[in-house]
Amino acid sequence: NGYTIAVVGATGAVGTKMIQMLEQANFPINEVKLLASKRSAGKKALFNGKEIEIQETTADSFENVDIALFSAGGSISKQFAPEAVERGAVVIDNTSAYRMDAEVPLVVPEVNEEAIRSHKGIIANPNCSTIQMMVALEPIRKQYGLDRVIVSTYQAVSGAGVSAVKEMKEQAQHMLNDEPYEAAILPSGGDKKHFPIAFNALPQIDLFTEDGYTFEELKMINETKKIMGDDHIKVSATCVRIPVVSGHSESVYIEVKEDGASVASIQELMKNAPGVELQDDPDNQVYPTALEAEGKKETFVGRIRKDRDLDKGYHMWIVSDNLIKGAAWNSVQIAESLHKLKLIKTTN
Ligand code: A2P
Ligand code: 11C
Repeated sequence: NGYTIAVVGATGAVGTKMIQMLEQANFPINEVKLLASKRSAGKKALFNGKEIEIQETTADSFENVDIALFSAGGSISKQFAPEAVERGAVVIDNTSAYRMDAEVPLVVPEVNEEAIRSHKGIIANPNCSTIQMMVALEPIRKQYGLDRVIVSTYQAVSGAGVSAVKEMKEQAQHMLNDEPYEAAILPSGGDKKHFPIAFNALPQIDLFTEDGYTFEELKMINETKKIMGDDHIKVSATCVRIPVVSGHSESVYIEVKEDGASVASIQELMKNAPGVELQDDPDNQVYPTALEAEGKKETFVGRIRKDRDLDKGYHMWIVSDNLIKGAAWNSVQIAESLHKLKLIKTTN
């Protein structure tokens, strides 16, 4: 006896990782339903070595589902999450559709697990670049307070989905062969112009908003305040796409509020922080990299330095797999929290 779990977007970059992470979840699973678009209906995927047929997502797909993990884009969440909730499921939504809704908890279990108690059917999974920054900064905020955060990201292409990764690989191959190449997706599928990502760096993730920030940058700013429960933290972000398949890297500058912080004390906090692994030994060239973080659940922190001018300023380098902790694993952790706090009733 266990839960019936639906994965919406089961063929996507995040959905395929959700299936793998569910294999490692610490709650009992009775059945996994794999849902995607009509295009994928009839294809098969493996869960714990067993073939499961992928089905088209319809409202009725959610009958008898206890937990529905969504990662098929915001419009699919808007269309089907309420249908799933109406049928008794708890939705864990990995899109931006509901994140800033005051009724919807936005959760990183290492930071604000208790927030899930107030859910009304939907729990939002934050943006990948926000999650890893929260895991690393929350222990510092708790100890010393956080006055401001300035982050510049170096984000992987898988954040833009399976087709963007394919585009990057094809471009790279063509460029190496001195052949013509095209850009049709990045920097943002929804924008007018497209630029190559292979051998490049694009300072645009998602569309631009009115004041010159992109939506990705606003997500980092607004979600940080909501997750940490403090509107007064000053946050600014510059989000950049680089030609890495998986693993977002972030150069983060913080100013703490209280006296007493030091590089050593922040390193100590990182050593003891849940979900964090400290990799910080410049003498031996030890620091986090995207390639090494790929496939892992932890958030890796290194290059911790004191600002040379500001007493309360610190710099660090934060890396995590955007598809794992940034998406699939955080969603499955939220499901684990729901189970642990006895917040799901099974329909079986
Ligand atoms: P499909 O493969 O059938 O198109 P990614 O983030 O890697 O681009 O993946 C997007 C995911 O969202 C895929 O699993 C995709 O399924 C799914 N998806 C796209 N459109 C729909 C839809 N109309 N209904 C359900 N799932 C969809
Ligand atoms: C990226 N962070 O790397 C984005 C992907 O709001 O869930 C996730 C977008 C989101 O492109």
